[in-house]
Amino acid sequence: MTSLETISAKVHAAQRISADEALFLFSSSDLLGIGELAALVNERKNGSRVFFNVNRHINPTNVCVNRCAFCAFSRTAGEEGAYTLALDEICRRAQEAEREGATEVHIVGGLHPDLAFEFYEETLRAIRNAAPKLHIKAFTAVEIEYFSRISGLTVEEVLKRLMAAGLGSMPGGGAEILVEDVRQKICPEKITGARWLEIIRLAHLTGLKTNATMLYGHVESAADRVAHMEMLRDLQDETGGFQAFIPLAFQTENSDLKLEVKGTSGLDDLKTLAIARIFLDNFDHIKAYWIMLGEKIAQVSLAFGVNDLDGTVVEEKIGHDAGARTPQSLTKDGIIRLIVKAGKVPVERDTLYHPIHSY
Ligand code: V47
Ligand code: SF4
Repeated sequence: MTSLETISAKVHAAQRISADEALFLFSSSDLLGIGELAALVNERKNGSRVFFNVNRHINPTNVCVNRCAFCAFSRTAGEEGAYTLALDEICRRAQEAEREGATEVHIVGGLHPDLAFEFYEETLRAIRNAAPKLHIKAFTAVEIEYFSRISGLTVEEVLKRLMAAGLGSMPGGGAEILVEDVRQKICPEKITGARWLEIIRLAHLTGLKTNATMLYGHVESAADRVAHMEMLRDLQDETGGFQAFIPLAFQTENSDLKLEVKGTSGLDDLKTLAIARIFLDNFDHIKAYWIMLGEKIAQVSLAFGVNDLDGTVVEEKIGHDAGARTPQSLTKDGIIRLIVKAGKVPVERDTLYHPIHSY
């Protein structure tokens, strides 16, 4: 039987902790002890710097053939509230973002039954022309797999064509919980966890950096969370292509899972972020996505191993359609204030974590 002391000794000696030890941490109620270890790991990697970026999210369509049980964002084609943005509107939003100082657009959407693969290539090209300074972070592994299916191209061909059209990196969505029996409950239509990992492996090998997310606070167990993180740690050992790990706190309103699950508590949020920081020793960055966590927990998490607060976002649909009560957007000054008040040094970064400006 392990103990916090044993784990602490390992962390102090910069040794990797095991899955069993991570599971033990989930069962411990010593939040401050865990937080202290996470803060130590983060301090070694990032000092007192906390990253953020100035970005804008664009979701071209909410029409999706998958209709995952947890997702309050998606609609079936023709259903009330279903939308698909015109290319002009996507470009207008990207141009506006660039004008207002953004360095990144983050583009993800539903799996549309009628749009051809060429539409997505055209979207990237159009954004690149309209807002050439923006880095385009777009499409989850789930979308990439879908593009391969609708186009008849291999995943590698899809990735190369998207890169040629302007794709700069990929976000970490669609991972949910990679353990198969959890996926069967919350997103049975979605690609398997093994396939998600395979697409991400191919993306890394093709030269794209990606993030990795974990949707938590629904039907999964602590052991599922640890198994999820272990799969990511193993892949990171192999490719080194992950930039940040982003736990996404489940928003319960308006989703088909609403009645079955309660969502997360502040304590669970902080513990999960801290354990991720300790366990994922080969990830440089742990991101607190303030949209799902709330600004206050995101701020407090900076003392629990987190070193990235994501970005300004501007318009957020996925969490807000599911009842998130956070604002749709934070100003750059607002993010800087959160970080300074936490006693850290705010560093604006680009998508690939090159520092742009320290405050
Ligand atoms: O994959 C869907 C999640 C993800 C809900 O890589 C929900 O920088 C909570 O991946 N409650 C998309 N989460 C968002 C995402 C993301 C966000 C910010 C930064 C990055 C990055 C990636 O949102 C989906 C799904 O896991 N999601 N519904 C919900 N009700
Ligand atoms: Fe579609 Fe993604 Fe929502 Fe699942 S989570 S229904 S794949 S938009």
